[in-house]
Amino acid sequence: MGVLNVTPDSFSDGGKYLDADRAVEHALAMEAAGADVIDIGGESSRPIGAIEIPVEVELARVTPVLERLGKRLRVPISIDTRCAGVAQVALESGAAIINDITSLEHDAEMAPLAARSKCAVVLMHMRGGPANHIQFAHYRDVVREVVEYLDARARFAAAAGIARSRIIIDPGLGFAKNAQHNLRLLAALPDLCALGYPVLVGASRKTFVSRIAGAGEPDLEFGSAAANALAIAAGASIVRVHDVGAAVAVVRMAAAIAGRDQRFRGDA
Ligand code: PMM
Repeated sequence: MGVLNVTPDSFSDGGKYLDADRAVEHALAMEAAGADVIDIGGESSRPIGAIEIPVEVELARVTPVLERLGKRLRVPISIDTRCAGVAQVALESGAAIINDITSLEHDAEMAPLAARSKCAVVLMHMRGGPANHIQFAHYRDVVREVVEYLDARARFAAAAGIARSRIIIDPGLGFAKNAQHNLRLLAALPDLCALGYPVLVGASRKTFVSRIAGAGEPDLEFGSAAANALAIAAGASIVRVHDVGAAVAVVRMAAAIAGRDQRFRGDA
């Protein structure tokens, strides 16, 4: 999943793709580099200092990009939003996935919209909101609490009429989590996979990667690649990334070693 943040202030690429022409160009480049999904977001959720914006501003950012990409991209579009109004516009432009970092909690219209439109949903774990989640990074047992939360949200989504086969879960690395929480969750991914839904992992260029691997460009790239490789090996189905070219090679290799690439299975 290639990330397209149409925001002035996202953590690693804020401001780069606020211009619709550049955003469209970048999405097409990510598709050409091998992305299977493009995730478009108009609201920043950086750990410190994210500014909550009115839905009109979010719409004004993403609508021109969605309108143009809907006709040009061959891979599915995912809309990263917690607002049903934004998701609705995206679905009308052809988006196939709603990526809701609040697990359908923020907007009561989101679950019925997803059920009606038969799109897929990403349910992510977070505490607090996009602007203050880091204050809530306190757990007794982060793995158990995240697994229980996502299990409950997936049940909620299914009860709202969203087919089980369209539900994807995500531990929400960096959202109300410190480096240690993120590492525990990555190490315990099989527990999350055991819930039976595809798991999405977003480690790419997050603060914990820079704290552990270093903040220089190659450190971030290879640190993210290591997290992505191990996530795929542990059973994740989707990695949300900024550097699509590098991630495609990482995912192919990790999936093949984990025995999940049909072409390289067997006794040969
Ligand atoms: N991370 C960010 C934004 N949206 N959505 C999902 N499902 N999972 C994530 O980990 C996630 C997300 C923040 O990262 P960015 O500012 O680099 O896009």
